[in-house]
Amino acid sequence: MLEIWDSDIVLLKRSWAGILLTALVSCGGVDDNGIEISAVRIFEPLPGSTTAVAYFRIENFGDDTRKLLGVTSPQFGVVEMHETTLDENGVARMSHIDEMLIRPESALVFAAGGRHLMLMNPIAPIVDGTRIELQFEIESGVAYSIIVHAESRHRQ
Ligand SMILES: [Cu+2]
Repeated sequence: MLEIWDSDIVLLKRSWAGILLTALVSCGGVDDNGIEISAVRIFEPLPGSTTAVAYFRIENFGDDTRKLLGVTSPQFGVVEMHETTLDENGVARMSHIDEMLIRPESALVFAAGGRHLMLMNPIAPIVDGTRIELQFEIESGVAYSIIVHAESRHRQ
């Protein structure tokens, strides 16, 4: 376990090229569990790739710590939570995030250059406008389903 920012994350060794993107849009609202998911954006795969990338913000307005177990999508065979960090040589590396705690009155931000979702093995090609459902799984059996449309990389 490493203590990073406001959350505990489990890092499993994994390397990948880093991807830098920007994103911020609002949607959603606070539910009975005090969870709000917002700023969800998905970007289409780069040329020659089938892997899309997504960003979001999840905030806990409640009094209890919540745990984000992961994200799934019916449009993808595999969805992983990753974090991009720079190694000692300044090279971007991606690490797999197993799960994350969301403390009361705090937020986890998945955004350009840091945490992100990797959406892999799509069941059909992902292009600008493709409708995608993301299911955020919170411990205690709560799941949040959010529909977004893939965006062109040109709008990053
Ligand atoms: Cu990644």
